This record gives sequence, C-alpha cells and structure tokens, in this order.
Amino acid sequence: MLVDEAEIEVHGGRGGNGCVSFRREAYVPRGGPDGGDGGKGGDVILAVAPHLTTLLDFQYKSHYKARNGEHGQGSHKSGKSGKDLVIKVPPGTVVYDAETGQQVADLTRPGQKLTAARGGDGGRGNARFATSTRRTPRFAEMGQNGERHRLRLELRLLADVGIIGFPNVGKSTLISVVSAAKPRIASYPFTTLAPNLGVVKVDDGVSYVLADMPGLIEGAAEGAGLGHQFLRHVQRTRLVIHMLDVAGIEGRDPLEDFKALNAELAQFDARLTSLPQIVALNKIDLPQAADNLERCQAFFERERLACFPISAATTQGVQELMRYVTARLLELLPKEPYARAGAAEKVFTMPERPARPLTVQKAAEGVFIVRGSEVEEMVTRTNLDSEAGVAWLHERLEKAGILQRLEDVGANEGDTVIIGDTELEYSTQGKPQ
Ligand SMILES: Nc1nc2c(ncn2[C@@H]2O[C@H](COP(=O)(O)OP(=O)(O)OP(=O)(O)O)[C@@H](O)[C@H]2O)c(=O)[nH]1
Ligand SMILES: [Mg+2]
Repeated sequence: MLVDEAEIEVHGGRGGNGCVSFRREAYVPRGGPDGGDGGKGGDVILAVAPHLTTLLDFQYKSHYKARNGEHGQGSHKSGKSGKDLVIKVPPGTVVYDAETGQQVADLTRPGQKLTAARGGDGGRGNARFATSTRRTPRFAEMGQNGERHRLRLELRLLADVGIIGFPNVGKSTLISVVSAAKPRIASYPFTTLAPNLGVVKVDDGVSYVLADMPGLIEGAAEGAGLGHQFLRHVQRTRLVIHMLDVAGIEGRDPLEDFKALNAELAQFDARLTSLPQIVALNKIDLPQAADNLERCQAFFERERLACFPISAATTQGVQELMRYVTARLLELLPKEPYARAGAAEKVFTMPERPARPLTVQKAAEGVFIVRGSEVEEMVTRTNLDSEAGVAWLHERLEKAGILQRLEDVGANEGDTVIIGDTELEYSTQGKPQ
C-alpha cells in the first residue's frame, strides 16, 4: 500500500559549549584565557531522492535528530561541527509546518532541499570575553539549542495524466493496456487501493506518466470511500481521462456518474474543474453499451468535450484515445525541455518564527515571570552552575534593562524570578567575576 502522508519531528543538533581555559606555560603563573568556541550543531535536511515513491519509511521512524556540535577546548581549539542529517523523500513531497499548517516546501525535483531544522550555534569560548577590564573571564557561552519542528509530509504523485472514474469502470484495465503497469483488476469495486503509475511511451522518444486512481464515489470530497485521500494526486496532473462505464453494468447511469464526480472534484478543490478532461466511454464491447452510447456521445458533443468510445478489455478505440491524450498533453506541457532531472537546485528554508516580545510580570507574592525570545536565549546560553556564568548573566540582564523592569513591578532581593524554564533568585548585586 502506498503511504502518502506522514508526520515527523526534526531536531537540529545542539551547538557545542564554549570552553573556559587559561593558557598554561612553564614559568608563566597566570596565562590568558584560551578557551575555544563550541562547534555548530548539525542541520536536519530533507532532500529529494528520485528512486523513492512512498513515504513508507516514516511509518517506522518519525523522530530525526542531527548530531550535536562538539565542545570547544583549551589552546583556542574550536569544537567540530555536528554532522547534518539528510532525510530522503520522494519527488512530489509537499512539506507543511504541522504547528501552523503553513506549506514550507514543495520538493518535486532532485537537487531540491529543505533545511528543516537548523542546528544551534556553538557557544563562544572564554577567550572571546577578555577585555581590558576583564582579563580573566571564568565563563563561556553554552551552545544554542537546535531548532525543533513538527512537519507533515504529503506525497502528491507527479503524474501528467490521471484516470478518474467511479469504481469498476475499467481504469486499471486501461493503464494495463497502455503502459507496462500491472495493476490488480477485478470485477468488484475498490480493487485499486492506491494510485498505480504507468509510463506511456510515445513514438518519438517522449514519454509521460499516467496514474490510475482508486475509484471515486459521491461524498469522496468529504471522505467517503477510498478516493478522498487520493484526490490530491489529481491536483498534480495536467489533464484527466474521465472514464465512464457506458454499459452501466453496475446499474448506474454514466451521465449521472459524470456529473456526480465532477461535483466531487469541484468540492475538493475548485481548481480541479479547470483541468482539461477527456472522456472515455468504456466497455463498448458489451451489448448493453449500445443503449447509452449515442445518448452519451450527443451529450458530450453539446458540452464540447472530446469523448472516445473504447473497450479497455479488447483495446478497441484505445489507440485513438491515447493519441488524442498525447497530443493534448504535449500542447499543455511547458515549453521548457520536458525533463525533470537536472532542474534548478533549490534550497527551501523554514519560515522565521516571530520573536516573542519581552514581558515582565508579577505572578504571586515574591514570584516574577519574565518571558521573551531574547531573554530566554540569554539564560539557556549561560552555564548556571558556574558562579562567573551567573554573574555574566546578571550583567546582561542589567544592560538589557530587565533588572530595572523587575524592580518596577516590585521585585525584592531574594524573590524568585522565572525566565523560560529556569528559576533564578533576584539580586541587585552582581557577583564579582
Ligand atoms: N466487458 C468489459 N469489461 C471490462 C472492460 N474494462 C474493464 N472491464 C472489467 O471491469 C471490471 C473492473 O475493471 P477495473 O479495471 O478493475 O476497474 P477500475 O475502474 O480500476 O475499478 P476500481 O479500481 O475498483 O476503481 C473488471 O472485471 C474488468 O475486467 C471493458 O472494456 N469491457
Ligand atoms: Mg482499479
């Protein structure tokens, strides 16, 4: 079964921590700071792999994390960057941010990529914090957390032509006679559970992809039957062969089917109604077909729609149908050379999340809550186990005016201040470094 939807979580690697270190040399009692920077965390990247056709792998593994950056070391040695994690996806994968629902990438061609979760920056080593007034910084910056995103992947097959129709009208039979595809064919409805792709070869070396869709029924746009989840594959096609069982062997009327199915397409996505349709009146080998054939042909003539009486089973009329389909398709194809490979490389990136503004609030007696992207980042990049680290944080909170804001809302020495996930003690006195 073709798996065409998946949800995954991607997590960029954490940046390595900066290092606190001082040069040690014989006869030099107090060397200068020489702690190196941490390495950058690896990115998680989605890349198109042309040989893949399903999202099946994501059923078994849904969490992906790139490698962390290595910590910096003494003697100004930087940590190594974490390796990127490349996840391969089939061409036709549309990626959404699962939290916002926003489409972030449409990965159709080899060479296209999405940087799905950036790795965090490495922390700066203490050598970077030396100034004329602070010769021996005993703190360094911690690595930044990697980005984390939940993504929804949706596979939309890249077929040029789709065959649509009610169950059992003969769609799979047609693809089996015009391409090398070998779908299951049976005399009961809903035989096709997932689209089958077949390549149709045209005389002069051109070929195109034909997709046999699972049977659609009324209510499909709302989820009835099996067809609903496959309607989106129709969105990708350039034209559709709308197949009718003109023998009406299921006891249905072919023209009623035609109208009902188009109503479903319109309801699912209004743009689908603008796709060119070519009608195939199938099963003309059966005697009952004669009753409907003339009526149907007259109807489509009035509608100015090309229609072809065929028998997919005996292949009568199939060649004429496919010749016409090919000719229409070639008209519709973009003028650029018809080749999917070698197309321009493109790297998609995740949209920036808006920075959360600074807020400083009194939550309860003696408890204050500070929020905001920038201030929370300050805290996560501080080594709170180190006294010098805490003093450095204090210095930055003061510079950013946050201590003043806390005082304004009534914070007193010794009160609790919660910044992001971290609980701190309010103090107006910075500690010596
Ligand atoms: N007599 C006759 N039978 C046909 C013709 N085309 C298909 N059939 C038969 O109709 C039945 C359904 O054919 P399929 O090709 O499986 O139909 P489908 O539209 O793919 O059906 P779903 O996958 O269920 O939507 C099978 O028993 C076929 O042998 C035809 O031209 N003439
Ligand atoms: Mg079928």
